[in-house]
Amino acid sequence: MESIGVLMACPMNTYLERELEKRFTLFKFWDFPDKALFLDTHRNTIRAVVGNATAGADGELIENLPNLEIVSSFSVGLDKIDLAKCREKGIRVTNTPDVLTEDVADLAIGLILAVLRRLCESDRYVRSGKWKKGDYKLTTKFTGKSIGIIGLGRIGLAIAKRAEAFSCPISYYTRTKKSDVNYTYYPSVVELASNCQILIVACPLTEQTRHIINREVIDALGPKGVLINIGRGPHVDEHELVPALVEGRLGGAGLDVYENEPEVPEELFGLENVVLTPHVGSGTVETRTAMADLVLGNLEAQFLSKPLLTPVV
Ligand code: 8YV
Repeated sequence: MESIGVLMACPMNTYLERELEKRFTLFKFWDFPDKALFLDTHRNTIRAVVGNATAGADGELIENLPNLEIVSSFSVGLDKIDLAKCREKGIRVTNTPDVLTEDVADLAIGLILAVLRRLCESDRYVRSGKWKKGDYKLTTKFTGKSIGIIGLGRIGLAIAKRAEAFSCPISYYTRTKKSDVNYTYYPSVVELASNCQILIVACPLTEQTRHIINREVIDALGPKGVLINIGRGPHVDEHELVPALVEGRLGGAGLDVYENEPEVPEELFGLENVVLTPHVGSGTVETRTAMADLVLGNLEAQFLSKPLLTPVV
């Protein structure tokens, strides 16, 4: 398999890079500033693209790789891949489901606790010596708060399971009502937001879910409501979110993802009711290694003509 060209779209994981280098001829796209020249030279060699949540395979790249057989994403999200084009051209697509579910759900709960109990602010309070001058202010209880989840797939369900352990009533929005869960269903995101205290975005990013958190939803969640986003940045209209938080029309937010990563609206930096993490939902050594192993397993399966481990297309 050493002669098979694999194109890595952007830096993502050193273990994966090393293992790809051992097995294939690896091209790191970021090493080639002149993309057109790179493609002119190597387009026929490349049979696989490895992408992630930052860069994948758009229509233009796919058109430029005539021998592309598979796009194997180091992510569960597929929004950086032109799936329609892959289907049309018979290019296989794989992702990394299941292995990251628990970590992302854990982070969602962590963000809720961090926002409600002001964990980051309290940490700064202790470190700056302020405790010596007086006790920290009171915060807000998590246990028992009503939770609304947008998207009840693997990650949404894992969040719901955790929130149940905190005695939280759970409701959700999905395009179609689920017959196999007992949580309360709302047929619109606005209704969900009107009926919960903590709203969590856990659905895939598609044209239909882009800006699913808009002004109307933010107003429905209101000054006591908290938004948690562990999905994708473009789920949230940041031009609406930022002023709502600054003006106190929304109670708080825990955000792991942003519209223009790694850019984060600076207006949020001074807000103590907001907790910001740098897209680290799946970011543990254990999970990223499992994700890398899935990418490698899918590529090997493809080139040994075996069934793919986690096929999407
Ligand atoms: C990663 C993700 O952050 O799985 C996803 O959809 O967003 C993440 O797990 C990313 O792909 C790691 O490079």
